[in-house]
Parts: sequence; structure tokens; C-alpha cells
Amino acid sequence: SHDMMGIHPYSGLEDPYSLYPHSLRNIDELCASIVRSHRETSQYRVEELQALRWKLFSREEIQTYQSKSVDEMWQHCAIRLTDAVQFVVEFAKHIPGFRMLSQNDQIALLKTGSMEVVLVRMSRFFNTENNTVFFDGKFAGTEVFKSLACGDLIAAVFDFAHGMCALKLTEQQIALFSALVLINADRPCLEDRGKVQRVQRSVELGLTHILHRDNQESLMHKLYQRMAVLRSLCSLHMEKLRWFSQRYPLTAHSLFPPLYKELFL
Ligand code: CLR
Repeated sequence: SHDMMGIHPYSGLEDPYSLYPHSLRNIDELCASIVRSHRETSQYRVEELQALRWKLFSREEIQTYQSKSVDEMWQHCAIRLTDAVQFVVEFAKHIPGFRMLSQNDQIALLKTGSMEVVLVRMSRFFNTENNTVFFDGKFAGTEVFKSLACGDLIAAVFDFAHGMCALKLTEQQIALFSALVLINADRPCLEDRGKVQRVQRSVELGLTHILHRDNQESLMHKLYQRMAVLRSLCSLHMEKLRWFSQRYPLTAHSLFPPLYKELFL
């Protein structure tokens, strides 16, 4: 390996796009491309979502969701989640360094990280005034998800969104934080942990740089705390998914979107 041959690991030799930033200019460029990628894959702009806040589901519409069967509602949500995950995959592809990782490591990072990024992104789609999330074209409270029969997961996810909103992150901070959630060298099943670690360090540097510039260095600690909560939420999601696919194997195996199955099942 390069390290053993005495070549400095940050020399960026393997990477024509300067994967390991050492100058301020490189860090600025890294941040700019992560922010651009976030903007281009975030589906709705914050102002658009702000303008849609008055759109709430009516009592009748909520009734319709609540009278769906467990497997019907799971399938519906799995499709919505998979749409969101697809945008996260697009986002990942444009994080400098991600595409330089092996196919195996890219998939390993997405398997554990894509759901977490969806939950980070959920805070943009969340209205803390009435605890609702933009889902299926309108804002929905927890009661809309009743027929999933996993109230504890839904409550925890809404709680997390509420806590994220309280941090009042800018779009740039959300972008860098999302990238850091995804590029994590501690994930299981990585082939080249060292390479992931170097990309992770560059993203960390980017986030630190942005927080410093915004005079909000104290956020870093809070963001690391949020990452721990994210991990527990995602294992709860996996637990619920295993429960569901045992009870409704047919729906899980033939009606869930292929990407959802590939990443989570
Ligand atoms: C997250 C941000 C994305 C857009 C988006 C799409 C689907 C939404 C998701 C957001 C938030 C979480 C969500 C999901 C659909 C179902 C899911 C509301 C807004 C809830 C929490 C139910 C999860 C059920 C699983 C256990 C199947 O850019």
C-alpha cells in the first residue's frame, strides 16, 4: 500500500479531482460540489415546501389511509421511501471521492446510510408547528401512518425530525451533514476502509470549515449526537421490516420495490 511505501496518504496521487483537500480552496470546492449535489437531488426547495404548509390531509383522507390494510400501507410507504432513497443515491454519486470507491464499498455505504440520509432530509419536509411531514402531496401527522402498525417507529422518526429542525441548519449544513452520514468508515462490510476513511476526513474537514465560517462550531457536537440517534432509528426500521416480511412474505418479496429489497431486506 502507499502508506507502507512511505508515500503520504494525503498526497492525492490516486485521484485526479483532488480527493484529499489540503488547501482552503480545495475545501471550498469540495463543499460547493456537495452543496450543489444536495440542491440538485433534494426534490423540493425549502421555499416551495414552506409555501405548501397549508395543505393538510382532511379527516376523510386520513380515514382512507387508516382503513388500508397493513400490507397495503407498507407497500405504499416502501414505494415512497424508495423514491427518496433513489435521490440519495444520486446525491452520493456526486460526493467527491464516492465514485472512486469500489462497487462493493459504495453499496455497503448506501445499505446502511441511505435510510439515515432520508431521515436527515425529512427535517426539510417537516412542520414543527403541527408535527406533520410532507407525504403524498400534503402534510401528514403520525395518525396517517396508523395502519403500518409500528407506532413506536413513527413516533421516534417524527421526534427525530423535530430535533433536527430545532438545530435550524442551513441548506449547506444539511448537505455536508448528509454527506458525512453517508461516508462513514465504521460501517460493516467495507473492503477498503482506509480509502473510505480518507474520503470521510475530507467531508469532515468540509463540515468543520462551513461551521467555522458560520460561527457555529458548537453544532458539531450536536450533529455527532444526532448520528447516534440515526443509527438506532435505522436498526428499528430494519427490525420492523423483518417483522413485516415474516408476517407478509408475499408482499415483501413480490410487491416491494427492487431497490428497497436490495438495500434493506
Ligand atoms: C423524506 C425526505 C425525502 C422525501 C420523503 C419521501 C418519503 C417520506 C420521507 C421524506 C419521510 C419519511 C416517510 C416517507 C414515506 C413514509 C415515511 C414519511 C419526506 C414514514 C416515516 C413511514 C415509514 C414506514 C416504513 C416502516 C416502511 O426527500
